[in-house]
Amino acid sequence: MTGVHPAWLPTSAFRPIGSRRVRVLGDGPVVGTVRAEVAAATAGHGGALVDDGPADLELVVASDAGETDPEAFVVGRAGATTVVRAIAGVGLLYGLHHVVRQGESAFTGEFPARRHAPRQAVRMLDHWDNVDVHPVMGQVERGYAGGSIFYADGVVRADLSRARAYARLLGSIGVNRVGLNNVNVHRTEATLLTDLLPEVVRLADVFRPHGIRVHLSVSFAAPITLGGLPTADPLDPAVGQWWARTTAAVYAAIPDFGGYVVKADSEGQPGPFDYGRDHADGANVLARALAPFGGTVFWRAFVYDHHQDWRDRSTDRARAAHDNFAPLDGAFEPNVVLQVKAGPMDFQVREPLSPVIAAMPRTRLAVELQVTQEYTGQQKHVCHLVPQWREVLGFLPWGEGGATVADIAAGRADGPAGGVVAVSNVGDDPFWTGHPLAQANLFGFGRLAWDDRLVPEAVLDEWIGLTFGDVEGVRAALHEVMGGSWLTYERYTAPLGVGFMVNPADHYGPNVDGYEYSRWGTYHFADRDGVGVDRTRATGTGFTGQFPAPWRDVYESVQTCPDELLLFFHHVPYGHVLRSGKTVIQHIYDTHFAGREEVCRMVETWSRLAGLVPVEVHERVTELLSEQLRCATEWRDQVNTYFWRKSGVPDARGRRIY
Ligand code: GCV
Repeated sequence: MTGVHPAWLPTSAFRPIGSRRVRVLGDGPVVGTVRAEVAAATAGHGGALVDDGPADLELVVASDAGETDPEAFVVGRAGATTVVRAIAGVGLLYGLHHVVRQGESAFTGEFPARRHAPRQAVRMLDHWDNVDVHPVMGQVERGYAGGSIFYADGVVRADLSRARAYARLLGSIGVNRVGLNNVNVHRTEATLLTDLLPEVVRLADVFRPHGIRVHLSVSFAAPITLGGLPTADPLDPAVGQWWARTTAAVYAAIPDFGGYVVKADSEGQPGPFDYGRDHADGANVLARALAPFGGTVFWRAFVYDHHQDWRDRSTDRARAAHDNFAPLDGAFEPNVVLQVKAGPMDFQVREPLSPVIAAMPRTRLAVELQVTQEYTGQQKHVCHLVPQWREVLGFLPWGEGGATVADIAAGRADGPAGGVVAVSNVGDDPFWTGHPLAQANLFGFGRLAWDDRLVPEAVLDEWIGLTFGDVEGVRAALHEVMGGSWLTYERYTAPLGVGFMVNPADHYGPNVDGYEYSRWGTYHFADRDGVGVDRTRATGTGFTGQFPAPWRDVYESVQTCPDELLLFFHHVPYGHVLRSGKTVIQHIYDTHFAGREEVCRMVETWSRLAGLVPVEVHERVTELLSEQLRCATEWRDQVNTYFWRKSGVPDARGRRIY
């Protein structure tokens, strides 16, 4: 491969448009993008961008009294013309990519006009990119795909062609906001808000033609570190004035700036607790500065004590976000969005929903997901996460008949809207994502954020078709390798929702006791008799009580707690019989043998694709699959051996345990 991989937008994906006569009507930068896409697709492929005469495809921006959403579009086909209409350029761009995904079927027969609109108003990707290379975290914190596509040599890159190609990819899947820098704001990064602002203007210019607004992560201590004030106390009038002045300067430079992202009082970042204030005080001072310009502050709820004593059984990290934030419901300004990680811990392969999401009906809530595979194989393992996110977004916090998590985020559950946010997984790697198949996670995030009701297999199928075309055998093989890979990853790693068991330094590879005696508050409490964390109200930390009914009771009882979360909520004997009918210890052995076997099958299936997918993709994935198999073997043997030694219970099937 020479140059950068086109991801899901290779020339072949535009073939159905390429041979057609296309008319684009409308003005503005995003319509300009639509026109440029069509011109590129048709050049040399027999089609043309036409001003008049008959057209096979019409893409039209036109006022429509009944439509208020600039991101919506209507597509239909009558006679021999497919027509896409929207009231703004951004809707037209989304309509164009809808047609690209439909392929030939968008030009076949007739079909009535149908409206498409995003279920979430905010569909955002956060970048944990540092401007400088951080001595421990590198340039992209928890990044597994090389350096930042935005920054090099301590400034925004002179050549922004990668950022431009990325903006195009994001626009095609409907992402409409991007956080440009790490939520852990270091010295140089803090100055994006002030000294480096002209550089941020260049990035905003790159994203704007794709319908994307940019955000900056800011440090709560900025009034001190950048403004020279003696305090960052949110209730100090001088602090409020500093934020107002600084924010006004940002909007003078970038009128469509999206707003701020803030990690405060979390893992060493400064915050309102430093001044005895709460997080509503903290968020609101920034919100007031942003309000006159229509900006939003995304305030993260990832606040917990990371200096715990493992001897202290009363503190439970899972409880922290709810303890800190639920009492503040209704206290935030209307332009504050509380950004809540989907699970109460930290992007594990399996967690229950964060109970904060169901606890704050008067607060705008965004659900935060992690596309970058920090705990899910670090883009060395195939781990297709779309099914996990589909489960999160479709979860029913109040049980059958109630609202889903996606409804809460979208403001359809009688509360205000917040949206869906995720941590991006790209870097300057030629494949964008390190693992070429991890591109599907980025694609899938955009698609689910647009419509959480999409079926994960169908989303994967779209991605395969766009990326690889219709080569005999490829589609089925990729479904085989990727479709169940999240559950495969779960099988060979930490069992039954207990989480972690990774190396504390890099969060990769097995280390069963890696966090067992740590200050981070992530434990499994395995002893000779049993394993798991008692988070019940009856005898444990009381975390189950943070959920509404029915889940508070479902999780409370070992009889009703879903197997896959049993060890998240309960400490049970190894002989405890799961709802599946297996004992916990036998489940651990069986899943670890099975998970590793599934990776062997992935390797075999992938090997059959030699010659059917581009050679560089085949080689890269082959290499990574051998690392995945090595690592899965290590996980299997370390986890099984650990629990065999602890419990003394042999594998009922007599397999080799060390
Ligand atoms: C950006 C986890 C990660 C950190 C990350 C943090 C967060 O703890 O390991 O690298 O920091 O989450 O989401 O803020």
